[in-house]
Amino acid sequence: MAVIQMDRGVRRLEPWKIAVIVVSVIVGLALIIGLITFLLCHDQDRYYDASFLITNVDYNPQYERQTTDEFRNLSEDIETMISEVFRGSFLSKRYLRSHVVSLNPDPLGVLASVVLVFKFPSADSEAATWGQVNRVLLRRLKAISTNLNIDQSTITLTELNKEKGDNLLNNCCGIRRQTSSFTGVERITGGQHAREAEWPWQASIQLDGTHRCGASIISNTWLVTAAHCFRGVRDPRRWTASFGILLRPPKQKKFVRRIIVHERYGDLVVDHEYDVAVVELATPIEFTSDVHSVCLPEASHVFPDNSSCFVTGWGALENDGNSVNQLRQAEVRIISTEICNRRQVYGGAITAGMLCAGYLEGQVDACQGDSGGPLVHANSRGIWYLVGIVSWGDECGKPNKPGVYTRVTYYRNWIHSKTGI
Ligand code: 4AZ
Repeated sequence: MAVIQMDRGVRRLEPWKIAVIVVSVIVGLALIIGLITFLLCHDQDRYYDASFLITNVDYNPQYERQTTDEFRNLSEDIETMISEVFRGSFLSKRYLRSHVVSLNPDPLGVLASVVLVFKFPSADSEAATWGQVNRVLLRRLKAISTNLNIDQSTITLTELNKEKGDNLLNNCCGIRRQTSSFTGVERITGGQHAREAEWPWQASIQLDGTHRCGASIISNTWLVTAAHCFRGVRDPRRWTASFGILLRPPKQKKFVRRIIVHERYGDLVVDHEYDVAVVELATPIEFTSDVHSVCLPEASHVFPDNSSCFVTGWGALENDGNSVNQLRQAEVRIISTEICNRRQVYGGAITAGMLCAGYLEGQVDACQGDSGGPLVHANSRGIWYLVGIVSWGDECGKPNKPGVYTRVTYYRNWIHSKTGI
């Protein structure tokens, strides 16, 4: 009897069943451990709005616009001060960046509103991390030496949800999500693949659904591009604009309401003067981290010769080549008009409304299909400005024949007169 029972018992615990049980237990444990580690170690961006009164600065109406020198200078001082507050604290590894979003008038000075971005483990409670940030802000703003007088009693810190934080930042021009630098060596006319959100202001202007030119987003309804893109076809009903780094599929697509080409751009003249146009969209773009505007420089701003800039586009990889589906980027340097007008370069063809960028040795350049697209430069706050609009050149990447761009500062007032921006 006992022997028979034992036999039955052995049959119930066949080896494959034991194996299944053991494997299930191991997989279950691994999943639980993985989930716990993920929750404990996974970092999450957290956003705060810090506002405070600066009492030793008088309000200036120029603070209304983010692109004025006055706004830039005061914002830079504030952001440097905030960085010092957190970089010198136990939150230094958690602090990512700060960005002044508005400077408002107050009878006692200037009321600043700053978005702060931190990286905290998702397991940390929101109340606890808010407390840490608030304590460091209050304590260290008092302790550090800065040329700004902050009224301590006015400091308020509000946690923003991701959507609100992203929204505030995406509505500021020229900001892009932090990305580590690309180390690939793949070449266009000397450039590289762009990644999502790296050049969120880049648009593609399409004729009957086919990419024709690049453009830059300057507000949720206006793009700026080159006049020559519309040579022959100015009917807005045939044009659309797409956004996102891929032409197919795009992140967003919009119909065009109106195309305003510079009135002095002559369709029959091939001298490249006045190569600027603005495009009004039929419906506003929904701003996201991947799609939003670039800053326009003030008319008086001077970008020094040799400044490092980036040109981006879906244009050809070589002269007379085809457009590509994924956006590409290339680093180029501003070349002085004096050098660019030398006999062996463009021999005097570069006028005050143009600027050259690239390398006299060639290789790295914009090309056909990049026209209308942005040439941008990041200032010391890491904010991107539109320096030029891809306009013309003698083929692509040839020695002594750098890319020629429409000089945005020269047409800044014209852009304002047409768009109000
Ligand atoms: C074009 O034909 C074009 N190398 C654009 C840029 C350059 C040359 C040609 C600059 O659209």
